[in-house]
Amino acid sequence: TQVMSYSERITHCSHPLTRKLLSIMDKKKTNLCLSADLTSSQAILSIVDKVGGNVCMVKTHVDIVEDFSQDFVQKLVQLSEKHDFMIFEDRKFGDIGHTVQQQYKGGMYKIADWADIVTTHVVPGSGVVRGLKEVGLSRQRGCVLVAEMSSTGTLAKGDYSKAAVRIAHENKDFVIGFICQSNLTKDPDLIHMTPGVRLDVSGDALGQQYISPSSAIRDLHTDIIIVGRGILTADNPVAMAEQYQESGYHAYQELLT
Ligand code: UP6
Repeated sequence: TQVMSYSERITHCSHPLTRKLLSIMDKKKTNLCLSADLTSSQAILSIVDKVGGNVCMVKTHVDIVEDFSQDFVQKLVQLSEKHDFMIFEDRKFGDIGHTVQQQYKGGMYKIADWADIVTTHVVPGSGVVRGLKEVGLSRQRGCVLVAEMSSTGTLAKGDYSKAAVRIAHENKDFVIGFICQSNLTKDPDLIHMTPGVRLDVSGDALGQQYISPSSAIRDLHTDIIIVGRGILTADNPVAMAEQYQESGYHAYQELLT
């Protein structure tokens, strides 16, 4: 299969968020998403300011932030403008459309106000996506479907993952891609994003399974590598972010030649 350069792929994409993401990846030479899984807003803002230049996206779990405030997300948005990355809240919605709408736009987080992209499970069926879409579409937001997971014994596989691909194709005005562990569709509009990426260890004590950045890009043909603890727990997180950026981008360049 022919792999396209990011700039070439943009010309095959219609979704504005996908085009924006690919143009960031092209300009900054990175397919790295930092998973900023820290519990203090200051710690998140500090690491994001340091490695913002190395990443195309910053992924958050706002519900683990102990001192969450709208001031925190405003500062995160400012950093996303300063360093040119997209904000990706890994909320993993998983309820009926009516409930997820309220979780997406309301509560104390007001995720739809600041997150370019959110994740959702598809276990409720396509209504979850339609519910999110009613909130996000007019704000130029997008969502990513959890089609496969990195964890041991995941139930998201086979027909379930195929159903996720179908739901994506039926909602391409709002769905921009997948969380996945394999290449699920050749549709250039749909971006593959893969967590469970790390260089130094192969897993954790709670079922996480890791592959290397180069293997994720080369063997799984994913578009974006998502790295959390591999960077966050390193002695030098900035140097480590550079290393992940380089291995991910180099593996991608090799696919082009
Ligand atoms: N994540 C996975 N696997 C999935 C989906 N999401 O690990 O299938 C998320 C986790 C975490 C990040 O919620 O935020 O990706 C991985 O972090 P790590 O690199 O520290 O393991």
